[in-house]
This record gives sequence, structure tokens and C-alpha cells, in this order.
Amino acid sequence: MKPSRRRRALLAAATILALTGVGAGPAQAEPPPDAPEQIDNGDFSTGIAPWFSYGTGPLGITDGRLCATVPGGLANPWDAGIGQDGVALTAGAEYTLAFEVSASPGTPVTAVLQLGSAPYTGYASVTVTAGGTAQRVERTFTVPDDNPSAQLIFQVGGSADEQTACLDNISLRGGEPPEPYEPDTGPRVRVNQVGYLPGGPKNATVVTEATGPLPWQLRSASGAVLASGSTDPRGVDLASGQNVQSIDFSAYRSPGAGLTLVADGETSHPFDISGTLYDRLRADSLQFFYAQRSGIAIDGELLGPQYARPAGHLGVAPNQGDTDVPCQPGVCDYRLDVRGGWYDAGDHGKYVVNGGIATYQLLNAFERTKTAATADGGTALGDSTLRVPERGNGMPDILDEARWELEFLLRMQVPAGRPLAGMAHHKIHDRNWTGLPLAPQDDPQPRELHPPSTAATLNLAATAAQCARLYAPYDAAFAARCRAAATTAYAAAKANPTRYASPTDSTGGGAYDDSNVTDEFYWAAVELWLTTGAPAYLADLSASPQHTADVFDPSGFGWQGVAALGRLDLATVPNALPAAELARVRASVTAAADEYLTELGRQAYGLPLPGDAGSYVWGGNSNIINNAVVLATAFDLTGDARYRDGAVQAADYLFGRNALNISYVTGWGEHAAQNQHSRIFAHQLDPASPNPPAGSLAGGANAALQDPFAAQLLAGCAPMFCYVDDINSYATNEVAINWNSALAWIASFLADQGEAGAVPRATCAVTYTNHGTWHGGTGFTAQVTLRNTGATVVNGWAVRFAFTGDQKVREAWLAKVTQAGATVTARNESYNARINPGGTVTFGFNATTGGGANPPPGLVTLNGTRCASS
Ligand code: 9MR
Ligand code: 9MR
Repeated sequence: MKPSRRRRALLAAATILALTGVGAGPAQAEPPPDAPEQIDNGDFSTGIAPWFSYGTGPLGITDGRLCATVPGGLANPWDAGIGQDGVALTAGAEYTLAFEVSASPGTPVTAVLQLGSAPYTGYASVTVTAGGTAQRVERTFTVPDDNPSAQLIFQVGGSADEQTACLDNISLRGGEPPEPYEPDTGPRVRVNQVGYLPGGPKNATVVTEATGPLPWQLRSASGAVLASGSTDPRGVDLASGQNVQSIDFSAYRSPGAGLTLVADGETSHPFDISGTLYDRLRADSLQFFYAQRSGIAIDGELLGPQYARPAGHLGVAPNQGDTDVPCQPGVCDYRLDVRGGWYDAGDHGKYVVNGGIATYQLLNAFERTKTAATADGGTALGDSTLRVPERGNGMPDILDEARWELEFLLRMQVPAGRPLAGMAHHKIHDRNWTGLPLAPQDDPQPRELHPPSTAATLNLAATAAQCARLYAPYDAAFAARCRAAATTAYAAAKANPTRYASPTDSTGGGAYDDSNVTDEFYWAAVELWLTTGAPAYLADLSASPQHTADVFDPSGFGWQGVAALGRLDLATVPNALPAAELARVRASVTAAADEYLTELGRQAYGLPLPGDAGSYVWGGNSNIINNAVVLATAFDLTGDARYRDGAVQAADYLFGRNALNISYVTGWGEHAAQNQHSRIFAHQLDPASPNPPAGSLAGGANAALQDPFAAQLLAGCAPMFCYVDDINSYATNEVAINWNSALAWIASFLADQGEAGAVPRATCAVTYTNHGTWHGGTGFTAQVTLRNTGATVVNGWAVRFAFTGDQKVREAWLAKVTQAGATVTARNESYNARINPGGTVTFGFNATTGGGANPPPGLVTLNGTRCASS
């Protein structure tokens, strides 16, 4: 950086301390002047990252220096620190550490190169007394150990008085130049390593120098040629920087295993063509949530012996939480029991905003089964479909899993009688960052509640509202608790609409800051309206600028932008919007899906994401999946197979059709990610610790390289190459609940597509009429008329539909009616089994209701096929 005039004056006045060989030994020779630099952003020219601090006030940049206030009265120097991780050290090599430091009023500062986690082995250190004038410190030494990812930390605690400490021009020169990194990308023919659906799209990408078309062959496991053709040259792909060609072998539809594609002398990884490819992925992707559970012992019988562990954070030493957690100092004067929930990601934090979107996606994957024609009524997500302790309790397992988080979210609500009652605390996590690996039950850090925020409160309102309608048929008391929490939270957010989480509150946990909550307001209003039908929420959602905005970003939605969640639910969950308004909402989903299809066609790797660096972000794999979720929803709404095929094709990228030839889902595909950043699944650092369970999604390529390991290893990467399967890279390779929730949603959709054959045409039309309520709104009478619009006689019928909430059929006429959960099945009586082409049949029922929204169902099927509604 170019020093300002003021800073040049400071530098001129700086005392030069050259501390060589602390202790008695002879002075070390200095490393040569061209020795490699090991510190990232030591002059803060690119901002604060990757520097972090603990025990201090927020880090800031003042006059080009990195500064923080340090509280007085800390017992030890190491009770507060400013540092950087991921510093590569080579045993026996010489290094020169240099920096400028100042502190006012003045305090000793110790710079330590160390192992960044217990037992904090020190490799070198220097202590100086920092005063108001910046002094330059320089020291040369050799280090005793190799450590590819050491920590440089400036210990600034231990002074009686509060200090302002500042650092600048931090450098560590010496050792080996960072090794040029060449990822092993395997064969140049890139396929979906899991495979392709028989009736679905089948595309691959060839990396080649050739610019003209090349012949390709599809081969069986024994090498027989099954199909052949010629590639489509695509030029240089922006996202990968590679010259590529694409292959479309969709016309080949026969199931098979161990197939390969051959082109340009290269043979792809093997793959299958099968209609059951993704069946297990549905459960695998959901199992991740059980593995992340806090506050309960993980049962090795359920998840595999390597995953067994005691309950984390139940107040059992050395844990200090989460049963009686105080706030950060000065934030509140009460304590809360916030046990349970899921650990967010590779850290042990629990964050309401991110818990919100993850819970939404699980609940929505379930709710989709009530209205999506391919979901077959949701049996695949029913009870005893997952390996969770609650299996067999009569509740669909996906709802059991989501409830584990919902109970936690409810506990984060500020109790009545306290300041900001009804709002939700933004998050709870460790006071300081811990090292890896660290099993939850071994975390010794104090846990703290952070201030309530409007965003967290609205996440609680939205998910608790979903809870109120979806659990109603199974557990009325829980649903009622959710409903009360949702309405209270929503009112509290309206009363406190601008309490934003601090972007610098990221010591010991992520910030999850968000200073635009119009989208959270919209989403919460939508969910509350869908559940309650109360006009006030309809008024709010209609007045929201988000209601008419284009909420579907080309680079996908995520925890910070949740308007799309509201829009998708308004489009799919049955509701009483006027027909024209509903049509407009649905058209906004199909219009977005059209855009994603166009983008997918533009990309040589066939994914629905623009190819520029700005589109490859932290956790970007979830953004890509969320665009696939929009495509899938457009298919559910319209039955247009182009949308289904777009969603199916997006999965190709995740499972290996990408620049790195890697599947981003652990255990899925020939060459899959397995070293995701996690304190729980840290096999790369400790052989006794497992890899993440099968079905764990890595964050994915992130062109911003926001961790020091990736920043050093991958500098200059083309966007799709900005990923490394190494536990040190949290910005490209972490696991997280909001990413696996996207995977779980799309896995369920993909599994539902079976062979992905032709979409059946409706052969019936249904009219559902609610004839009104009685008993002060606690009951209603409805009538269903079906017309056979097909050409053949229906002889014997079963009609299926699902209610939105707690509605329960009490008695029926002209059909035998049963109900399981919200799902109603009506079967013909012996006298009305036949429906002639063009003929109709009518039945009716009385049902009870608790008074929530009660719109006509969104899907009625006759003998398993969807009926058109009229
Ligand atoms: O492990 C943390 C990971 O879960 C977060 O996503 C990431 C960013 O907030 O931070 C990781 O923690 C690192 C911290 O930021 C700096 N000190 C080292 C921590 C472990 O690598
Ligand atoms: O997913 C989050 C990403 O959008 C942010 O850019 C990033 C930095 O703030 O934080 C990510 O979330 C991490 C959180 O802060 C801490 N737990 C791990 C999360 C996943 O990396």
C-alpha cells in the first residue's frame, strides 16, 4: 500500500528493533531478500480478511492500520488476540517476522507463531512493549516443526487499562515458496458420476484443445459401443477458462451400470443409467441433520459406529452450554435454555437466520409432497424412512428431524416480560473460535447469546408458521405453540423493524448479518397468511415491495435473501389469492425458470449459474441447487418436462460434470469430496475422527477465496476451479445445514422423477366446493365432483388430496373416506365404482377445523394421476 503522508512520518519516527535469536545463541542469518511471503494481506490493502481477533472489540482499519480496542483487566496476554491462520511453516527453514505495532496508552504485545488449537505448540515468539508511536519489529529464526497451517497471533491482553492496539506491514518471509497447486482432475470427459435418468437429459463436457467436432462413444461396462455421435464445440468457457466441447446423448435411454463415455482418447468416470439413481440420496442428504444434532447423543446403531458421540452442549463439563446461557456482556441480564437444534456447519454455533432457511427447506420438501403430482403422496418421506431415534412414532421422519431445530428456534425467543419480548436472539455460539478437530462434547468455550435481531425474529415467525400448519394433523399442541410463537414474533418484528445483527460480530461464530429485512418481512407474512388465512397478513404481503419484485436472482437465493421462499410458497401452497393474482405469482416462478434454462444452455458445463466470478460465492453449490429448486417447482406447477429436465441436468454439475471432475457430495460418485471443513468430521486431521457421512454437500467453488488456505493455494483461479477438498478451506469446503437442506429438497424431487418418462396427461377434472362453515367456524361441509375426461371407463376409483392444516374428516357420504395425517383418501362405494368417459361422480364430507386457512386442496389425484382443477 502507498503510505499516506502522515504514515510516512510515523514510519520515519519508528524505532527499529532487530531481535535475532532470543536468548544466548548466535544471531541467525537472514533469509534471502526474495524469500517467499507467507502472510496474506499483511498491509490490509484488501481489507480486514483473513485477519481475525478474539477478546477485543471489532477489528477496523484506521489510517491503513489494523486496530482494535482491548479491554483492560484481562488476566493473561492470550486473553485477547489478533491473528491469521493458514500460515505454512517448514521445519528447519529460516524466517523473518516483521511488523509495526503501536498501542495507547501502552502495553506489552507478544507475537506468537503457533499451532492454532490445543496444545498451542509455540514455534517462535517475540514480545515488545508497544507505545503510542508505531515501532517496527523484525526477528529472524528457524522453526522446529512442519505445519502447513500454523497461526500467527498477536497477544494483546493482560494490561490493566483499556488499550487501542494497531498493527501494520506484517510479514513473514522465508521457507518454501507456496507450492504451485495442480489439482488432479482425472479424465477430460466430465460426466455425472452418479448417472442419468433413462428418460432424462444426458449431457457431458469434454476438455480438449480441439476446436472442431470430435467423435464420441457411449460404452457398456464390458466396452461394447452402445451409442455414438459427434461433440458440439463450445469455445473457451468463462467459468472454467477451458476450451470445451459438449456431448448430448439423451437419445440413449436404456438402463445400465458402469457405463463410460469416450472422446478425444479419454474415458470418463463410470456412471449408471437408472430410474432409481437418487432414491438413497433422499435419505442420505437428510441423515446429515441427525449427524449435526446438538443436545442429544448420536446413536452409532442408527448412523454407523464411527458417528456415535455423547450429547454436545448440555452443560456437562467441559461444555459450558447450552442449558443456561447468558448473553454477551451488556446485552441482557437473563439466561436461556437454548439446548438442541443443529450445529450450523463446521463450527458449533447455532444461528437463527440460517436455522430458518434450513428448516424451511426441510418442511417445504415435505409440504411439496401434498401438491406435487410426482411425489406420490409423500410416502417416501413418511415415518420410518430415516435413521432417526423418533422413527416409528407415527410422524413423518422429516418432520421429526425439522422439529429438532424448531424446538431450538422456539427457545431462542425472548420470553414475555423481558426487554424485546417476542423477538429472537440472533445466535448463540462460543465466545472464541476453537480449533479443529473438536467434538461437540469437548468444547470448553463459554457460550453466549447475541442480541435479538429483526431478521432472526422473522425467520422464527416464518418457520413457526410453517410448523403450525404442517404439524397440526400429528401434534395439535406443538402446532399451537408454533402458531403462538409465530404471531408473537411477527408482531415483535413489526415493533422493532430495524434491529440488524452487527457485521463485525464474528468472533467465535459467523456474523450472519443482514441489513435489508424487507425480504424476511415478506416471507414471514406469506407463511403466516398461508397458515392462518388472516387478512392482516395478506395486506402486509400485498403491500411489500417484494411481492411484485423479481425475487429470483440469476445466482440463486440463500440465507440472506429469502423473498424467493415466500414467493415459492405462495405459488405452491394452496391459498385464497384471487385467480389473476395467483396466476401472476406462478408466472413469476416459470419466468425465472425460463431464465435459468437459458443460462443452463449458455454454460458449457450445463449448470443454471452465470459464469462470472461474482456468481461463484461462499456456499455457491446451494445457490446452484436453489436455482434447480425453482426449475423443479416450475415443473410441479406446469408439468412442462423442460423444467424437470433443467432441474435434473443441474444435478450433473454437483456430481462431477465440472472443471474439477469432482462430486461435491460425500460418498456419491467415483471421485467425491470427503474432507469438508468440520470440527466433528475431521478425519483429515485425526484418523480417529470420521469423514462427513455420505450425503454431505461441500460449499463449492468460491472465487472470493475468503480463507487463507484457499487464498494461498488457489490464487488466480478461474471461478469453477476455486475449490479445494481440504479441511482447512472453510470458504470453499465447509458443510452447512442450509446447503444440505437444498440438497435434501432437490434429492427428494430427483428421486420422485423415477425414470423421468413422458408426463402423463390429466384424464380427470375436479371441482372442490366448500359449502361453508358451521359451529362458529369449527366445522365445514365440502363436496368433490370428478369428471372422467379420458377416453376409457374408470372402474373403481381412489381419490386422494391433502388438507393445508388441521382439518379432519368427521363423516363422508357417497364414498369411503380414510385420513392419514393431512392426506384424505376417498374410495368408491360398490354402487358408484364406474365413471364413464365424460361422466362424473360426486361425494361429500363434514370435517372439523381449528379455524386456520382452509382453501381447496392443491392437488387431487384419481387412481394416482393428477386431475385438472376446474
Ligand atoms: O471454523 C470456522 C468456520 O465454521 C467459519 O465458516 C469460518 C468463517 O466464519 O471461520 C472458521 O473459523 C476460523 C476463524 O474464522 C478464524 N480462526 C480459525 C478458525 C478455524 O479455521
Ligand atoms: O454461508 C455463509 C456465507 O454466506 C458468508 O459469506 C460467510 C461469511 O460471513 O459465512 C457463511 O456462513 C458460515 C457462518 O458464518 C459460520 N458457520 C459456518 C457457515 C458456513 O461457512
